[in-house]
Amino acid sequence: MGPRAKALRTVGRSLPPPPVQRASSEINRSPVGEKRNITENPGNSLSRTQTPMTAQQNLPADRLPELLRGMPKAELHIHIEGSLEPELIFQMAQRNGLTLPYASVDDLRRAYAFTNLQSFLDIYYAGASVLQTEQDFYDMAWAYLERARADHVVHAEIFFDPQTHTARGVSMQTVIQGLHRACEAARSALGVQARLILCFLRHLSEQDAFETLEQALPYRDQFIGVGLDSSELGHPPEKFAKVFARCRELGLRLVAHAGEEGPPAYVWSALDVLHVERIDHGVQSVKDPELMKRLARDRIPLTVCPLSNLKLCVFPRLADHNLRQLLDAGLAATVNSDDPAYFGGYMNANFTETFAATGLTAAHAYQLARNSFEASFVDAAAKAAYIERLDAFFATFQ
Ligand code: ES4
Ligand code: ZN
Repeated sequence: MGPRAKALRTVGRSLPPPPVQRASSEINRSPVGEKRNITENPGNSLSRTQTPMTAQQNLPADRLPELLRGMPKAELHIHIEGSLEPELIFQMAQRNGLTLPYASVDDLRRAYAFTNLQSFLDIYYAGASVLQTEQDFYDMAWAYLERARADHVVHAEIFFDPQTHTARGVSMQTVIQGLHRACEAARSALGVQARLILCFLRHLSEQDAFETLEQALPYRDQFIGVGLDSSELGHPPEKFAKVFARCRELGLRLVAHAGEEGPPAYVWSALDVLHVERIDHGVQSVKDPELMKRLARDRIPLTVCPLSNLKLCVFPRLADHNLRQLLDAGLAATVNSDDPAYFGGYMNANFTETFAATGLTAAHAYQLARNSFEASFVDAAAKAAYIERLDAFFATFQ
């Protein structure tokens, strides 16, 4: 048995974790995945007992990136328009006879220097304006899904912003059918399961959101839920109370961006007014200890996007990111890419760069991947199958 094989242990579902033996090259400061019994919120679909990750605890630090890259994972926070690479923006502009206010791909990429969320959104909406035909939407989604597969993303719940397109005269049918066709093709051709979540733009009115919902309802079976995105400050979740109530009646799954730049109060109202099942970002929650208790108690998933937070100056350095704090507080945090074409990386870059900067360990990797499946909107059987696949990966990694 080689030194690597010796470090392996079978993942035990009911055994307590073995004592952590720290290799000198490994930083392992905090336990994660300890047994945690959640006794409240019986409606919560997350498992009440978090089983411990018992394999790979002695993994040498230099092998961690490989573990992170290869582990099966779900992506739950990706704006498909934010996956549009500059090369594709230029290709689509050309085939659609549009002129961009940038001379070249490099010139456009140079404009990707953001100071806050709004400075990014201005460029993001401009980039999305090249999308005109169903094929454009298909090609954009397909390019993302290929990248997802390369990063061992086996399940993706993908946001799209229909108002960005319908406001320019592109029909809802063009948007949804192009994206949906790509999702369908990905299942057989790539082995990636993909679902769509329609996001309302919060800088627009609730009336506009209602009209968007109406236009999307003929395609109700092609998306699983709704979200809330765009400029957070000044547009609190409660602005959309009525339209979210309607979506809830329709049986749609509910999520909302909250606590990205906005205060903990926006996370509270996303939970208590909109009744969302997950919070997108939510990193500002650490400012409110009561909110942290609530998120931990109810195992409300946070879809955290570290490279996004870095590029939008939510944290000055990746080393300052609070992902470890969220996990240590018992929150069901996940790692996601948000707008990978703009923020410098897809899923695996988010994992490897964040782990390198913050000293997270193999145990955190397991917990984050497990959280991603538990927080996903798949049924219990599919969830169990994903987690089994994850356990098998950790048990055999060498
Ligand atoms: C977004 Cl990073 C972020 N925040 C809010 N809305 C968005 N839409 C696309 N990316
Ligand atoms: Zn986002």
